[in-house]
Amino acid sequence: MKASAIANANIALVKYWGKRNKELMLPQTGSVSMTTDGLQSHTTVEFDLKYPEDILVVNGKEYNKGDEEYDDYVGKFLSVVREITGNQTRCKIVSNNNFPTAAGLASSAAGFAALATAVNEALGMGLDKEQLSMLARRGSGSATRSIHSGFVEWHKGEEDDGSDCMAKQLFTPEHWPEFRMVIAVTTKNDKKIKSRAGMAKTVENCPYYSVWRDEIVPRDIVTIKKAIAERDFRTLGETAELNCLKMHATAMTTNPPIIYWNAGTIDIMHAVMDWRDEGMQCYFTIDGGPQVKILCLEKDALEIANRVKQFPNVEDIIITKPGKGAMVTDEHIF
Ligand code: 2P0
Repeated sequence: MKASAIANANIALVKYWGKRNKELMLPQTGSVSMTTDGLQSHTTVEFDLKYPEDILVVNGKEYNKGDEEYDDYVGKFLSVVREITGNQTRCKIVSNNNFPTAAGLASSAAGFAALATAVNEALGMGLDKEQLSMLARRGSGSATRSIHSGFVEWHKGEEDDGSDCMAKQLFTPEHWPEFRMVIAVTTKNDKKIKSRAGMAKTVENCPYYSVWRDEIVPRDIVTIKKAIAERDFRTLGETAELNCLKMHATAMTTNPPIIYWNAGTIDIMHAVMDWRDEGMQCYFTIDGGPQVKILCLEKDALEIANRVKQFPNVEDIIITKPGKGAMVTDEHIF
């Protein structure tokens, strides 16, 4: 009852920001993302009677019952698995990320997509990709999308029990191999407000939330799916950048306000707009943290990375492209 899996983080082009059911992790809206290449979570899980309690080790740090990271995330997820399978055996989970955890680089997406894939294998649950995306969802909403490769849509679903709330692949990575994201890491520190808490507060009291939910996101999903289908970079970039700003506008106008940006974030946003005015094809998107993801094409990626390198408040730069979905691997961490 031991298995390992690898999953990549995904970056949303139309954002998920708010749940309609916290326990079942059902979103208020659909969303569209790109699964990255090389922003990886590698996870090994072993269910065995030798473990009296679950043990979780993430990037070398151990978490147990009573720790927020265990109780609110992996502990809840394992309760769901135990409810589905009836198997109460405790387990050890070891997970390593090769990118900054909890700083707006979707570490929970890669982590839970890998964990769900490993658990499915270890316990012989026999779930297909779409069922697996629903299981990953119970760990973290954005993990729903990291199960699939390339460009992905998470359907919000209509059912109260979440049975139609899953991610489906829109296009494989080969559909648009020239697509790139240049990620400017402006801090490797943990963010103060986790996305989960930030989005809950936003749904609770942002005065503009219903416009985001009922008008902006449904319209942007239609536009961006067409833009990806036609490889229309300009429409994709314009839609993704504005969608990101509208998401952050809802967070910023929540009480108390939620501002994920730092000075470096804003410097790079201005630079991307300036470079665009000069004719460079580039747009930005930002998640629940201060990192800026610059959308571009292969021909401009290195030049953009070199320009971003000049900023004193950029700590790291990662270039990524459409990548693979979650998969089982023979390589066990322990
Ligand atoms: C997204 N984010 O679509 C959006 C954009 C952050 C900003 O999904 O509570 O860690 O585990 O479902 O998935 C981050 O939220 O939150 C996220 P939970 P999650 O990528």
